[in-house]
Amino acid sequence: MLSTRGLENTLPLVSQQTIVVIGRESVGKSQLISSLTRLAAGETNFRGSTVTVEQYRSADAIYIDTPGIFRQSDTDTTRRALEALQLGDTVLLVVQATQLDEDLAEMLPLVQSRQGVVAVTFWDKVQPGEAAIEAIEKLSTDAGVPFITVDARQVTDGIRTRVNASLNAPGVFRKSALSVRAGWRIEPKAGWLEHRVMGPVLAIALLLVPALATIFGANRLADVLNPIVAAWINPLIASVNATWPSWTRVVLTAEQGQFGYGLLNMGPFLLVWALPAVLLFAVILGAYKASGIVERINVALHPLVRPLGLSGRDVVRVVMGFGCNVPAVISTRACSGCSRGPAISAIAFGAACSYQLPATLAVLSAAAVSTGGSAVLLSIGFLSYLLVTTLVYLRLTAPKVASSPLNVLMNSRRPFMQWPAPSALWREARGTLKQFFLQAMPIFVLICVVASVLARCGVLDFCSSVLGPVVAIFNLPAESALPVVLASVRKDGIFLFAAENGLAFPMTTVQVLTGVYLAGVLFPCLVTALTIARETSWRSTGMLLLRQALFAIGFTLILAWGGRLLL
Ligand SMILES: Nc1nc2c(ncn2[C@@H]2O[C@H](COP(=O)(O)OP(=O)(O)OP(=O)(O)O)[C@@H](O)[C@H]2O)c(=O)[nH]1
Ligand SMILES: [Mg+2]
Repeated sequence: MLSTRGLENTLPLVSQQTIVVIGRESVGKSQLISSLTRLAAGETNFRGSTVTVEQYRSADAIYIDTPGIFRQSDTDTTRRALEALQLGDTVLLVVQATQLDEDLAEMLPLVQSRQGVVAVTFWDKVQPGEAAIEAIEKLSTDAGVPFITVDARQVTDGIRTRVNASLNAPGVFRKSALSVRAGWRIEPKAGWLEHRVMGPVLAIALLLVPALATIFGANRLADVLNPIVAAWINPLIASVNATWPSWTRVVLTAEQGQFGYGLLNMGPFLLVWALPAVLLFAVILGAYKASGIVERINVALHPLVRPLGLSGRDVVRVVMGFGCNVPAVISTRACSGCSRGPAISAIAFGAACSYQLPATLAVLSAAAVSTGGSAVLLSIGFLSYLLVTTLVYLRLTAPKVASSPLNVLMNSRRPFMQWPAPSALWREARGTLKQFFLQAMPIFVLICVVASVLARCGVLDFCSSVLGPVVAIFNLPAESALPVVLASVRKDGIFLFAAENGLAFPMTTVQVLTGVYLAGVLFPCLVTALTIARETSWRSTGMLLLRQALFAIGFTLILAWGGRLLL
């Protein structure tokens, strides 16, 4: 994060000072820091997007970006922001021009008697004119600190100089409540999502788009990529088997019965299925977050998710879980205390991450090939069952206080819609690629190597024979024990249900659905479980895992035996 780029032409700060940037949610704190320092900061258009206190160093200042403060609620992020307030010499209070009086009334008591400056963002939404400028001057005089009006997305050198000059000579916030007011309030226009009946329907449809587009896109891409990757990898496998030392075969091309566990057998699955799906989902969700659609979806869905113990603003976090559960769980810091538990449960149980989903789809299309069914129908059947069981799970497990109709839980106001900047999409894609190659790939390689070595030593046969009777209660063949166990470490363990040209072992359609469902929901992956423990406590994580496993077993039994009767 260290950088000294870009500030040469502007008035520098006199000495390196620490500036703590605070304000309510989504007022443009991260965006402003990014524009002032010319460093990429994580700014997206949904409330509570910054969940950690982060430092940005420029040549002459350290900016401390804080999560948005939500004073009516007990969010963990608000606590972190209030603690960070003590860190800086100078406070840069960010308030949104469109709701100026409200922001000042809410924030001034927190900064009283500190030295600082006020940045009024979203100035582009205010009718320019002398009256507006005069109102700002009056507020500045009354508050005792400089006010600077900006469009935080377009900070010119002139504005940068003004901000630095003000930070060099800050005032002191002398009042906790001002005696003058700006007197205006500008609301974002209502759209289709705000329609009383159509709104929630559209919101649900929009929520399904990323998942469906990912399924469709990943299926199509896999059709194109599969032959290319196979043409490249099959001769390599043949050459390894024919000429390479035997120990390399254990790791690279090991086979168990019909099925290759080796790295070269399994690797293409990851590239053909997981990578495109992960990327596609990240870019779509990135566009949703940056445009503000996701926040409007949250507002529209608020009444519908209330009986599940969630507030509308938690929905985006569950949806983020379809990318990767880990950042989604961390982002629940911005949930209120009583809905955080249900939000984490929903992510751990129902948010099929971008590794689980493609792995599941790959297995379902392998099943479709083997049984002559339709991969799309199977995928829709799987997703529907996952959705329904997640809703039942939440409804039955949400604490009474969270789902009580008397507890309205906080919800946000609708944001201004914006065109997503290409840089925001690129940031999502880059972050996802980095995560894929640096975190997911090494663990996937490890899973393959461990599985190959275990297969070689006969441990897999042994496990299958021990766990075989256990999975038999779900009407599953003994071989399915391994993918289920490995999926509890990483969700792409589900890939082990599939082989190069179909299923790894014979299964009926219902058995395939049962297998991928059980492997998907029995436990969250290991990294998610550890993250939940770090964010909450070991004890409550233990309880959550146990509860999830029990519900998963119940739902799987219904699917296994009910499905057998129906299909
Ligand atoms: N039109 C306009 N949009 C802005 C302005 N400042 C920020 N935005 C947009 O508002 C959205 C929220 O900005 P962020 O910088 O993430 O806000 P934040 O205060 O850091 O939000 P949290 O971290 O969630 O509290 C982004 O989509 C920004 O591009 C502004 O001055 N004008
Ligand atoms: Mg932020």
